[in-house]
Amino acid sequence: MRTQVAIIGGGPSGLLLSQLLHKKGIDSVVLERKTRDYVLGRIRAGILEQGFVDLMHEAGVGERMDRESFVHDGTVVSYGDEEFGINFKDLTGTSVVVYGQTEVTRDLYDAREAMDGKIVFNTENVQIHEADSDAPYVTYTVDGSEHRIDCDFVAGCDGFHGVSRQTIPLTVRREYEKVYPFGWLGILSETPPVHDELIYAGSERGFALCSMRNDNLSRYYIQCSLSDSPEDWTDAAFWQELKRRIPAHYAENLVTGPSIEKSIAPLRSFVTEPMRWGRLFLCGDAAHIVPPTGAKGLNTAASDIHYLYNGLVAHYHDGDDEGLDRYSEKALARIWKAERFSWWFTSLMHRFPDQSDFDLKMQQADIAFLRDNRAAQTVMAENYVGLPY
Ligand code: RFL
Ligand code: PHB
Repeated sequence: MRTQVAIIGGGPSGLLLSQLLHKKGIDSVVLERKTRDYVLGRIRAGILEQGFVDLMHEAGVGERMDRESFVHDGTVVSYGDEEFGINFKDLTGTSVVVYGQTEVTRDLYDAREAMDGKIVFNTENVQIHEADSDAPYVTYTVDGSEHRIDCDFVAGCDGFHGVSRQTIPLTVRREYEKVYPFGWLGILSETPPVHDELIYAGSERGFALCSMRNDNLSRYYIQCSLSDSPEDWTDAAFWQELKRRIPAHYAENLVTGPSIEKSIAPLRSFVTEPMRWGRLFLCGDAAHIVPPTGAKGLNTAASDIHYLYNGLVAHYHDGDDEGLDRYSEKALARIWKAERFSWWFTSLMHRFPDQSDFDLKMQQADIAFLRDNRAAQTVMAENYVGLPY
């Protein structure tokens, strides 16, 4: 088989790239290790920046999102029983949108299928060959039979555990990592959200986040120990702990119910450089990870796709390679700022096991500064709604 762009990974990054390229007449094949249902079963991000929303429209898949998403003009930040609002709209003129990654991915799969897009599921042993030559190719097996795709470019959209990043030799690749000493225990429940905005809650007992998907679907998280497993936490224990970490008047109004999903995610900051090697381009979680506190994971994936897509269009339509040549530099410049914001917001809101009394006072002073200072709120809001592409 031959295609112009071989895309490894059928998560949001790979699907969005494939759909955008299709709209510009550029052919691609997506190779996905799992099934469509498996990918759609993963409950992940919930907040989209305006840049992501714009890309979905450009890809021609914004219709259901426009109908079913919720615009959020601000968020609540609390510490113990104290709380304040950050009004993104007032501070930056921009808002964010609540629309789950599951829905984004579903819309993209539906669009690719409606246009006969080539997605191969259940691929095993994907290998990228000769990425540093003019004739790269990808091999893989499905149901025991071997296949080969010759292509012009390879997009590595296969997440943190994929093969694409590992294809770049260690003599070229440099990785930066910070692992946090806690995780997030998340549940999804068919209950009305406790508030119409998200609540990022710091407390003596650790961090909690009240989020949502729609009027009757709530997503809540609590900071947990890395040694915990979801089975250690009954629903009742989760609700009780959540209530102890959010301001009392929210806790009193919290509607609880059975969880329909419960999982633990470890928190990590990670960046690999460069994001391009020859004709291989890394995008999204394949190249970088942020802790979820700033809601930047999916949104940084989208900015990578924006740069790569525009670079590929300029290459095929105008014979101009500047965008591709500068892909790594442009993507990384934005990524590092999102890494900084996610690290800062994570450090601000969580309890750390080795935190001294002084460290705690610094954290509380930082939160008080954010509460009282409009410039600090503007910095937070500009980062949260997303820095320009
Ligand atoms: P994905 O979504 O991981 O998709 C990669 C796809 O590649 C496939 N794959 C392979 N396919 C073929 N061959 C191989 N060798 C392959 N290896 C892997 C995988 O099956 C998968 O389908 O990466 P992508 O597309 O870059 O998208 C990035 C986002 O998924 C990610 O940034 C966010 O979901 C991060 N994230 C969150 N972000 C937020 O903004 N808010 C959140 O609440 C949030 N929660 C999360 C998260 C990430 C999590 N992970 C990675 C464990 C919760 C979790 C649990
Ligand atoms: C979510 O709704 O899953 C969510 C929202 C905001 C975050 C992280 C996760 O910062």
